[in-house]
Amino acid sequence: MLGVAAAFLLALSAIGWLQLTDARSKLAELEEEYRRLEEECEKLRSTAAQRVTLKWASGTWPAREVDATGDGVPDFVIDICPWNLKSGKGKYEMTYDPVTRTVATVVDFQDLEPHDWNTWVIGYPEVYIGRKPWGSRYVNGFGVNFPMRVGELEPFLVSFYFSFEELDLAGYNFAADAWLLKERDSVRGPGAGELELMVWLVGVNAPGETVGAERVPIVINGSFAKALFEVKLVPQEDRADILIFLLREPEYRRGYVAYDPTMFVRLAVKYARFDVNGHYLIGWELGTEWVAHRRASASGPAWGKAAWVLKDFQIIPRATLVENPRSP
Ligand SMILES: [Ca+2]
Repeated sequence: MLGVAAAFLLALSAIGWLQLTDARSKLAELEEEYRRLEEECEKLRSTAAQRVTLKWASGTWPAREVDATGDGVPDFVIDICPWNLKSGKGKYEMTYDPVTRTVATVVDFQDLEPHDWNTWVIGYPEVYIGRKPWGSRYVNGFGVNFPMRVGELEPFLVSFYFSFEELDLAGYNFAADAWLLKERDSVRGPGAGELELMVWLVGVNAPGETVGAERVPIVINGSFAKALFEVKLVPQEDRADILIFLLREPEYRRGYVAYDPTMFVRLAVKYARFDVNGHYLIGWELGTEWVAHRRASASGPAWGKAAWVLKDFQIIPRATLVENPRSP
C-alpha cells in the first residue's frame, strides 16, 4: 500500500515538474517576444516623429528640423534664434513632444549680456515652415507652394494652439514673421527694397508709425471673426522695411487660432513703400521676440523669464477662410 502511495506522489511531482518546465519555456518565449516588440517599437520611434530638445549655450545657435508626421520628410523647424544673446546665466530651451504635439519654450535668465545693448530684442524662439532668407533649404512637409510670387499667391491655412505659461519680460510678442524677397533664390540677409512682414497676436511696444487698419478673417477658439488689425510701418533706409499687423479686436490671450497668411501678404502690397508684387514669400514663422529687464544703467545686467507652449501646429495648403461660404 505504501509503495502505491509513493509511486502516486512520484507521478504527481513529475507532472508538476513537467508543468514548471513548460511554464518556464513559455515565459522565455514571452520574454523573447517582448524584447522583439520593444526593439520594433524603438525602431518605429526613431523613424517616426521624434522628441527634440534644444538647449542654448553661449556661442551656439540650436535649431532642428522636425518630422511631425513620421514620413521621413521634415515638416517644420524649431529654432532658438538667440541672435542678440552673447552670454548669460540661465536657461534657454525648446522641446518638441510628438505624443502631445507640443513645442515648449523656456527662457529664464538671471543675468544676460546681449551682443548689442542698443538693440532691445534678445531672441526669437520660433517654429517655421519654408526657409530663412539666408538659408537655401525649404522645410515644407505640409506642402505649401514656397517660394510664392506675391502677385500669384496660393492660399494656405495655419492653425495652432498657443499659450504663455509664464511671462516676466520688459517686452514681448507672439507673432508671425515672414520675408518678401526681391529674388526667388537669393541666399543672403534681406536688404533695402525688401519687406519683413509681421502678424502680432499678442505683444507690447510694437514699433513703427500707424499707417492704417484692416479687417482680416480669423478663427479664434472656434469663433469666426473679421478681426481688426492696426497696421504699422517701420521704414528703414539700408535694411528691409518692417510692416506689422497688430491684432486689436477681438483680444487674444491664449487658445486655438486659424488664419490664412496670404491675406496679410496681399494687404502688404497696399502698405509697402515699393512694389512687392514681383517679390517672393519664402516661409512663415511663429515665435516670440523677447526683451529683457534692465537695470537703470544702459549696459547693466539684464534678466527675464517666459515660458510658452505651441500645440497642434498644422498647415493646410490651398485652403482659406471666407465669411459667407456659398453652398456647393
Ligand atoms: Ca513629415
